[in-house]
Amino acid sequence: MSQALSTALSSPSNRHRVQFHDQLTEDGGEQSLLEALTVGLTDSPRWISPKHFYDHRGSELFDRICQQPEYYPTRTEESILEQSVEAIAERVGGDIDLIELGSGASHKIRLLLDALRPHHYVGVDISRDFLLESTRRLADDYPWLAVHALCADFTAPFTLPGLEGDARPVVFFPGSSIGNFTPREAGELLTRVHDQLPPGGGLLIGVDRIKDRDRLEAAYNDAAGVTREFNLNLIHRLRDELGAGVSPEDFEHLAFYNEAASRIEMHLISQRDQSFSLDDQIITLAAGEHIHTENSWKYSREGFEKLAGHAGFTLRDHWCDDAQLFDVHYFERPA
Ligand code: AVJ
Repeated sequence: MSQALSTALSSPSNRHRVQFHDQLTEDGGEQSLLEALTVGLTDSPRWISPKHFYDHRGSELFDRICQQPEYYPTRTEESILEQSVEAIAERVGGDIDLIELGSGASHKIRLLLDALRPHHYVGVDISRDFLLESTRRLADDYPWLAVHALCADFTAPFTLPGLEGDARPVVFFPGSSIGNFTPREAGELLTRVHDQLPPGGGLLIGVDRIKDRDRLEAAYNDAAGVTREFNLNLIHRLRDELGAGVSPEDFEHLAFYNEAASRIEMHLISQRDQSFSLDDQIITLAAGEHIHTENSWKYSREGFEKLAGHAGFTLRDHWCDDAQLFDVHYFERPA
């Protein structure tokens, strides 16, 4: 390779050219971690929202979950995107902006960028530093792409940033992250996305399917214990960020499929009688008491398409793997 060419290829021409929009702090109204955890831990039964898993360490642990052999959703969704990328590009069409909700490490989007060739990419995530790192890497690797990072909590109403030009926005919501919402909340989120899109705007969304209990439960109880560590990260945050007198050794990880509700549940179980103070309150946990930390809803193909239909979307296409473990749907807001 000539000197000039190798310089051109390695030149970081797009380096750090990420436009950053922070709706978490701009809003000001955001509930603090202390307030949020205090509300749930003084409730009965006790709970913590799964969005609090994702500090920097939690985002890294989630990334490692996705690499575990038992955790089929990531691998399966990636294989669907890889296999069907041409069909997806054809269906979605050209002249688009891509907005990724819960962009995390932004691996999956890489499978689509070369085929979809969007004008802008907007990564939306709650974990600010993680979002900045991953969008900067993306900007470095795709010099032709205008990269934006939007730090926002999409469990609350949020606004898509205005982008230059008149490309059609397409929202990419991978990983079955929609599963963390109750079906009613999921419907509300879909409605909000629908209402923010112009007619013809798209939604490409990955959803984990209802399947046999063994496969589902294995995915949330990996042998390497990464999901356990991810769940226990909430205790790390209580201790390290909020100064609560708790220790990860005093809690155990529980994950099981609640078939009647079509959802995986994760809990932390107190291993002994214990109490600690939080925001001037004393929290007392009995041995065996649960803190409910996550629900992950699973859908039939038809069930999810019905939910999106109620939000106003029209189904345009659908792709899945041969074993039908995972669905990727493409919807549009009708003109
Ligand atoms: C990011 C919500 C899709 O429910 O499978 C993975 C989170 N929790 N292992 C999921 C998760 C434990 C994940 N979602």
